[in-house]
Amino acid sequence: METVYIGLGSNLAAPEQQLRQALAALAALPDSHWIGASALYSSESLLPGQPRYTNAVAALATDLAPLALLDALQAIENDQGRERLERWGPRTLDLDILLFGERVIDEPRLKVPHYHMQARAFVLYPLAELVPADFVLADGRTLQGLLDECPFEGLQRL
Ligand code: PH2
Ligand code: MG
Ligand code: MG
Repeated sequence: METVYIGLGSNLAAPEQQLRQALAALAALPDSHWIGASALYSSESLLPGQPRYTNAVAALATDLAPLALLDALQAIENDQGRERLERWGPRTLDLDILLFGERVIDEPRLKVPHYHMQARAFVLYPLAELVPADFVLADGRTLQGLLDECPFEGLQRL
């Protein structure tokens, strides 16, 4: 089994409820075991003019292959009313594979570690709740190094 970290986000249709429902769906994924989840965090959207986001990170152990996991996550997004209208548009639920064991994946549908996660406080601080202080990403970067470059400012732990 490999340990995967999944970023959750929502800024439509009762975001906290969307995240709690999604965490339950993740815990029920086939061929996978629940490890844990961070607290929920609230922050402004990176894109101005959108509602605030609620975010969290979950950890699972899984025997699913990366693209099978991606399919399963997209099915959960669709179940929860995700509409894919515009890139970075507001959404009921976003589930992103942040890290997949020790793998570096560069495929058209899936890039891991997740692009831009290094600059996103709403990913890094919840992730830091789930991993040891000396955690190293598959590409060699340390989580502490990323946190040092990414201020907590603007994040509200719920
Ligand atoms: N996701 C986006 C755009 N902006 N802002 C926050 N705070 N959280 C998100 O998850 C987020 C965002 C589209 O990927
Ligand atoms: Mg996202
Ligand atoms: Mg996404």
